[in-house]
Amino acid sequence: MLPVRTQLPQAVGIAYSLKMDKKDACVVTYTGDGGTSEGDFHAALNFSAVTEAPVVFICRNNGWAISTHISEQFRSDGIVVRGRAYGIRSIRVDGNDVLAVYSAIHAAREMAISEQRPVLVEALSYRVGHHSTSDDSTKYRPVDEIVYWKMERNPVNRFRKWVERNGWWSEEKESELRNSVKKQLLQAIQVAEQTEKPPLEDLFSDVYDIRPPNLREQEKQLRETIYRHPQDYPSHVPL
Ligand SMILES: Cc1ncc(C[n+]2csc(CCOP(=O)(O)OP(=O)(O)O)c2C)c(N)n1
Repeated sequence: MLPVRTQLPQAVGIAYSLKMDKKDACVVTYTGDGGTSEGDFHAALNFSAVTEAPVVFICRNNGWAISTHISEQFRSDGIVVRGRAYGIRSIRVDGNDVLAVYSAIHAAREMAISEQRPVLVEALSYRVGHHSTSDDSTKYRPVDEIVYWKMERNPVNRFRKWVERNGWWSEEKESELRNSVKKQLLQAIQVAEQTEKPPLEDLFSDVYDIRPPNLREQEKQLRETIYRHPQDYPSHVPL
């Protein structure tokens, strides 16, 4: 398992070292709303505030931490007030408005570097997809809600409308691009399918120099299973 948000205190440490080296730069680090419920988030914010580290915290508040809705995570007014509570300049922006996000991040970066201090940006959005391939988000939220955000509040459609209204894009250009990307994708899939697959052993050999007993046991079990059910194992993957 990858522990969420352990990178935040590390980002502050790196930002502090940039400051000590008088570099004309800042660190940008990201978290979801779920990550802000971790202790590391609070340690990082406080540490950055007192050291005046040039770091931009970008929090994508999309309403859900896997299946946990924000109302079950905190009772504060989102994330932006938490930054302010730690004495950090904090900006809330409509995360589904590309141009607004661009200008907020631009301003945050300028501020972090020129004023040598942390800035937090909370981008309000919604996660229309599942959290991961093992997640089925229709189990914990209404399908109507997902469809509403996907169709009515879609940031890509919104940006596209703006680009089209400026005469930089059109329906024809869109379908031309889609067709050409589709062709490229189909070609890439064909190439990938013809490429020799990595051997089974690679599943177990790419992390440890010396394989621990539990991995050796897993490999043994897998090989035995394949031996017993060869019809269920793809013939083009070397054993
Ligand atoms: C320290 C730790 N606790 C729990 C988990 C399990 N976990 C993985 S992702 C996640 C939620 C993350 O929420 P968010 O950052 O809002 O992501 P989103 O659901 O928007 O994709 C949790 C609890 C983890 N990876 N690490």
